[in-house]
Amino acid sequence: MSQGVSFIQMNQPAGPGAPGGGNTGDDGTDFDLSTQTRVRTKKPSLYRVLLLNDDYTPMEFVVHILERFFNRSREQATRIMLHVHQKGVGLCGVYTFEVAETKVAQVLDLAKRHEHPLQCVMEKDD
Ligand code: TYC
Repeated sequence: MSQGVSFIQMNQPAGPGAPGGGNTGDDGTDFDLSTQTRVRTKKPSLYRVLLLNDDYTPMEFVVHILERFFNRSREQATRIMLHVHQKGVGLCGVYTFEVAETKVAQVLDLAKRHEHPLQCVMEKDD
């Protein structure tokens, strides 16, 4: 899993003997003419976490999952659960890779422990 790496490029004063040449004052001291430090950041990719419908997982269990792992109110959770029930698939939330991965694992683990066939997947949010 390769996540974006942020670089901070410092404007280093080069020494008197340094290749490329620094700026050297009359008294031999180095000084730095730069006024800005360039900071380059990259926005992380985002991933959709989706719940899939099945015929056996109780509706109340799905609502509980959405409240517990996706910080949904009971009303939001019920709406999302009914959407999944009717359409076959529905969006729980959008997260960075490792957060999405963790939520999928938490859902699958709890479902398995309760012997429900509930499926949860993640996909890149382009
Ligand atoms: N279809 C299930 C039922 O009728 C309810 C359900 C909803 C199951 C959403 C999974 O992701 C799901 N009991």
